[in-house]
Amino acid sequence: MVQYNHSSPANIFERYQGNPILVPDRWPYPANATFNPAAVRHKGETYLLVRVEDLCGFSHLTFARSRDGMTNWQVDEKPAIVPDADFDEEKWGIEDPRIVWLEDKKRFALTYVSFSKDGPVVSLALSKDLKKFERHGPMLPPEDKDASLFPRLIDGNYTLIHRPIIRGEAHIWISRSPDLEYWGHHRVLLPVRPGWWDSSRVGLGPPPIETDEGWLIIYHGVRQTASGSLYRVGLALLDLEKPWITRKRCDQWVFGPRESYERVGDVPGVTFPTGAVHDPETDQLMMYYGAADSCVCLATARLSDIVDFLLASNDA
Ligand code: BMA
Repeated sequence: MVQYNHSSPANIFERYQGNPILVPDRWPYPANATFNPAAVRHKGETYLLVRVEDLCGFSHLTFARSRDGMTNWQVDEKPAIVPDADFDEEKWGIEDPRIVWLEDKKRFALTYVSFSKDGPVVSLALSKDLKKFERHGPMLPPEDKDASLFPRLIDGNYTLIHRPIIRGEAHIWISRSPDLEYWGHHRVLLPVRPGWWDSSRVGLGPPPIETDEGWLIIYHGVRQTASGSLYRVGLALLDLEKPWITRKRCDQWVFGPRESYERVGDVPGVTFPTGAVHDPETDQLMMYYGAADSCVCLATARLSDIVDFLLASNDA
């Protein structure tokens, strides 16, 4: 049974007034949709690695950059990564990237969905400079999506959050690996909640964010309705040194489709966060999300407000 408490999630995230920040009509080359970007700070700029759907219906990834992460976006003339014919699993495109800086490897780790004929899989690529990417191929078998590595080793292992679909069930899982190659210790981390707003599917949003209180997880939850799927955003807090333990999980969603750019598009009713940048000086968290599978939008929050809200929530 839902336990109601007095803190309201409604105002934690504030939409950026200039939304949408990136749209296909202003792309340097023909594109149907520009959405679901990875986000990372690099060399004084926010880099968004944007999923671009071309006019054949296949996706590739292209960078857009901005100093303040809000305005004056410079979109590269050419994609950063396109599906590679030598990689069978990329036959039907590459989608929904997440990026973390892996301190121990001194590399950015890009996890993305590559669409093979056997279903979507999560693939890994590493990069020193966000210019050249070295592909490492699929991490786990299909069907799998919505994956990110944690930015640091935990207990000597790499840790991955991902969303396989098993027996038709779409829960968020966590797995560990000593070498980024062999994966084990697979566990369900955040299951769907039958009857709730996140009853039919859940999936990781941006990479886990380290805070003093634990790893912040921003995730999407899906409910099927008479007119299609509704993609909203929820929060959870994982134990810092044992992230397979969920300490807190909000009952309510904290963000969801409301504005016209979230309700009108190729897939109406979708808010799908995939990137986040935190400024430790101002405590501002910038959450980048795909809206209606059509454009890129931004919402901001104070990280400490999010953590306080979670701490006041029920235990998971
Ligand atoms: C998911 C992914 C996302 C997409 C979302 C809503 O399964 O494929 O890329 O944004 O559905 O259509």
